[in-house]
Amino acid sequence: MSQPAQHVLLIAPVMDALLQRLDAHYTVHRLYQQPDAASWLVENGAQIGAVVTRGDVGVTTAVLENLPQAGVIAIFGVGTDAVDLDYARRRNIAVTITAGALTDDVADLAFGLLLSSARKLCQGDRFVREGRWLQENPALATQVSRKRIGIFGMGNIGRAIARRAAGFDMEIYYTDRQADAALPYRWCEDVLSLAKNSDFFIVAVSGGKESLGIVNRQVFQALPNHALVINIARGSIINEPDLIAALQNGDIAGAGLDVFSQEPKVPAEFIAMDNVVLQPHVASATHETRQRMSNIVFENVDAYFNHRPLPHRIN
Ligand code: 8YV
Repeated sequence: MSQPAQHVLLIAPVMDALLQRLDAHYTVHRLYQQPDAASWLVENGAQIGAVVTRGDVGVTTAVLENLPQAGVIAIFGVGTDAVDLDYARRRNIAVTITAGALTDDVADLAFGLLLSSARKLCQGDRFVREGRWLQENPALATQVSRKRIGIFGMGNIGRAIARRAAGFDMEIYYTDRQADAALPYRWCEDVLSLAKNSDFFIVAVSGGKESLGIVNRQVFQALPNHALVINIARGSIINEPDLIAALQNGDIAGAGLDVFSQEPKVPAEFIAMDNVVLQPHVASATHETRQRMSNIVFENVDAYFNHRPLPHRIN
């Protein structure tokens, strides 16, 4: 039998390669497969040493309260908004993320959404498939090059989006807690002034209490009517009813969304709109990046059980 501290609790499914690797080394308990998770935790929680979860799922404090020996939460992702970091700190539970592994992919998808919204790629695809090209001319789209891009959140992902925007000769504006004098972009002191300067408004800030619903009606009204809103961060950052109203009223021209407030549920209003491009939270979902993320999660769990410093610890 393995030692009590060699048990891993998996909160939600992760990719098979990681599951197999964890299974090969530890006793892995899949909480999401337990018919009565609460009773299972009461009976078995004491043996758990490591928690593995996804960025979008996190782990509740109620679950952690049943894991007296847990020493690490290894997140498959970079978002920590679904983990109470203060609670983890008080309990001396380390938190690790897959920082760096997914930056380029998320920035790529932000640009993919920007280009597909502006250049109407999904509409063009349908137009060809439905044979409409034989009868009519395709609609005109919106130019991307040399336009103004407003990036809300200048962390690693925001910076990677800005570098891509520079390749399109865009005027780059951003806001964050503070200006970074080293950045060759235009700083805006708040989200509203950023919105006023954005043809394309990109949400790249972290989720969590501080950013909850911050992109709201006021922001949509500050944006020009031709603006497109792209969100590759968290659904919680945008007030979704306000976004739906802004799209319906013509306050903005369209949106490209990879994330939603109640995933995997997507409001019917978005599904009915032709000027919204929808993705199922896949910004980091490439073979290469997901493999890197798996390796990082495994390295941290392995370091924890073998009493080595955790290589990707943030808390
Ligand atoms: C992942 C994410 O899609 O990094 C994050 O916080 O939300 C994404 O990279 C997710 O963690 C895996 O499902």
